[in-house]
Amino acid sequence: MGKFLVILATAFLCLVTTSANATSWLRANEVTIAWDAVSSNPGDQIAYKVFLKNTVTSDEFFIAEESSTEYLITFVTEGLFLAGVSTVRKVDVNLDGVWNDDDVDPDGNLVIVESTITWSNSTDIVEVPDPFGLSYFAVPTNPIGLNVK
Ligand SMILES: [Ca+2]
Repeated sequence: MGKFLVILATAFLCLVTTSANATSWLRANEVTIAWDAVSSNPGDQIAYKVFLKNTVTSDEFFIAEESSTEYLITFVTEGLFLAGVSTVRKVDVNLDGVWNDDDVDPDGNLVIVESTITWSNSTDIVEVPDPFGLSYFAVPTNPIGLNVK
């Protein structure tokens, strides 16, 4: 009976450990990430900023601003990364139904507001199957000079 409880407790600990480390890691030299469109007022223009965060150094890199809801990331730097996306709202200040150079505040500045970044390991807002990380490590070159000694 005691042995059974130990096995059961071990199984429970494994389940807890597994669910706590649910981030899936994908190794690739390029990967397309996608996200859900956000709703906005009709005249606003919505864009998204794509970021990478190196999980070892915590350095964040702005990659691109994108109007669609997907982006092809092509890695040029090696490492372990989280992908991140923020929403940029360009506000139709004069409510004429389009966003353009006339949509300025009283100081003459365009009104552009941005959300915080959703990172790919955010368990509450990342799409199924799992929160994810991305890694890129270049394949080494083939050996040359192969011979018989
Ligand atoms: Ca406008």
